[in-house]
Amino acid sequence: MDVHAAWLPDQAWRAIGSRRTLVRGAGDLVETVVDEVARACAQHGGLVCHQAWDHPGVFDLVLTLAPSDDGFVMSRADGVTAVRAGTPAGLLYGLFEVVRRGEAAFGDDLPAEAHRPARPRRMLDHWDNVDVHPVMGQVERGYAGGSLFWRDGALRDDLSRVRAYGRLLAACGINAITVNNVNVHATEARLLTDRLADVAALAGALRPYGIRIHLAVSFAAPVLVGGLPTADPLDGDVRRWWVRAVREVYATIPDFGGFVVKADSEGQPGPFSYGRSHADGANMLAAALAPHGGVVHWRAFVYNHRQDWRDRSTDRARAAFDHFAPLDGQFHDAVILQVKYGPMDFQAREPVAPVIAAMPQTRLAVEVQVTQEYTGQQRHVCYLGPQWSEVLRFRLTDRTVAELADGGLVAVSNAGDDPFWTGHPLAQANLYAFGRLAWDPAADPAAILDEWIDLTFGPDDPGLRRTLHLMMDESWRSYEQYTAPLGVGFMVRPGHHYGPDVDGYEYTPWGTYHFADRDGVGVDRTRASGTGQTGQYPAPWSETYESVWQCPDELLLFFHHVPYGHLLRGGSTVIQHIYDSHFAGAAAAAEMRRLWREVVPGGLVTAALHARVSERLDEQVRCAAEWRDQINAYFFRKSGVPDERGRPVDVRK
Ligand code: GCW
Repeated sequence: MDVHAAWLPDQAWRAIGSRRTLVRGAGDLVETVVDEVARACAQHGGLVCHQAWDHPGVFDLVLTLAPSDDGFVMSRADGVTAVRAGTPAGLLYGLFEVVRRGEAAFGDDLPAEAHRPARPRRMLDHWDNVDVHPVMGQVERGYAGGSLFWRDGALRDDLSRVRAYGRLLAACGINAITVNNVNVHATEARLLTDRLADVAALAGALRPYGIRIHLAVSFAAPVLVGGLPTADPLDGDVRRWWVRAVREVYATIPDFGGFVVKADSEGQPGPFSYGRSHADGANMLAAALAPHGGVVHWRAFVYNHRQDWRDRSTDRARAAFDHFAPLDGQFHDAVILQVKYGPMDFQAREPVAPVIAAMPQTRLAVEVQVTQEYTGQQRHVCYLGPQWSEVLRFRLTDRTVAELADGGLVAVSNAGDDPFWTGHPLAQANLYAFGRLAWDPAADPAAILDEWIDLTFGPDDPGLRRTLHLMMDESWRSYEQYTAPLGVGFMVRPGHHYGPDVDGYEYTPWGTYHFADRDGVGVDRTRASGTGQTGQYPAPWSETYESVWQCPDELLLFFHHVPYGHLLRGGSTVIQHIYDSHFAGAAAAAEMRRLWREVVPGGLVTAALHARVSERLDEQVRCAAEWRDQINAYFFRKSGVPDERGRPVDVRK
């Protein structure tokens, strides 16, 4: 299969590959560095020496493994670019930094510049099933073909693509990966035991790029695969079973990273079945993993998915805080609590999850969704760098979310066996941006997009760069504009979650409601008259969100139920904003397509890539118009308020 090179086309290696490089140091990842440079030199005519200590003068690039700390230091003087790294992985990241800079790495002198990842673990979760699931398929919420790892119940025979994937991930700084779905079904539960060899094979394919394997495990594994009568975390046999299972894993995969667990969530087993707490559950696994250096990512996505829609006192947005905040201080050091960035579920717009501020004594990772379940399913252009950046920079307390997330950033991958990796070729930018933000949460998403454009399409086409920025910089906001308004969320088709269905979830047990009636819309989460979720935030946010006048417009309907005539801070009424934003969002999608039509295929914009993007844009334009018309018609019919600009907001008679 002809697989797209993504952000590592041969051309991106020209600056290095046409020069003379010296690599100093030893170790597996140093071999990878040497191999990478050799491969570039084979393409572009340069040369690479490994540990030629006595000829430093004749090199343009010197990559040195020297004792220091993590990360790397890059500098340029006397015509030589130097990268000094503390670890072999640091050397690899330094090499990729030189790739990113291209010719610029060999231009002016550069005073020593230190690069250090914000957090040691930068992790991707794959929701890949080994067996094809009857409802969710090979990859749950996957929009890029099949799994890179599994096919029809087995490990893929040829892992060369897994290796290529690892290379792409290393090039944007990712160093940990979970290879199976957090919803652990029967076959997948066995990856921990009799199918461990499959996991070891994947670890082998990814190891040369410094990526450690993690496994999603079933909390009920002692029962499901161990034959024990219980999975009670305080039961001695159960604890010993886990210790033994973990010992076996490390005997097979010495650099194994650890477990990811979705417990007591959407039907997955967990400690609640045994009357135990999530600290009991997580700590049992941590105790088994810690002696080997492993960790357990324990997900905080615990809520009642069988609630009665008539019950107004239950609020899904409260759940993570209510379950976990009281447990702060009780978790083992090897537990990382993995929290979705918002209190609901990866919507295009949510406030940040208040539990992130409520657990100062717990290591906490923030989870985002690169796979575009709720943001256009890789049929829509939706560059999410700006969303994640906004979340990471948000000052929830006197610290930002990135500072509070001392366990780092985790994302659900959007990659599959599609020739373009991500279905929509432009969705590659999301995967790349996730890695870069996990490395440096302060990075500017527009600058990350520039890096991605330079690498993927080459740095020499200012017209293309401009077009891609025009299409992508605001694409998340455009998506927000033509979908559910003002932070209320959902309004998607139940089940597959694509396209509009305003009342699709309104009378279901999932806890995702908008409460629109003839007078108004939104969820009252205030302390004064609603579910009190605003009270989970620290000051000043608890006050800001409580006040209908201070609440930011984009979150108004997340926190408040207001009349359609309510005046937004931006000056228009809620109903008029709904109309305006939906017309604007759908128009923005049409404008993206117009811009792309002006791009002439050629160079790295191959005809196949151009056609794929065009086809997806047709669908985006269609779908955005569908959203616009359903949302506008729905709220016109509820409210009876016409558009003040006289545009058609309901089907013409
Ligand atoms: O958003 C929901 C998805 C589920 C997913 C769940 C989770 C893996 O619809 O498909 O299950 O989140 O995060 O666990």
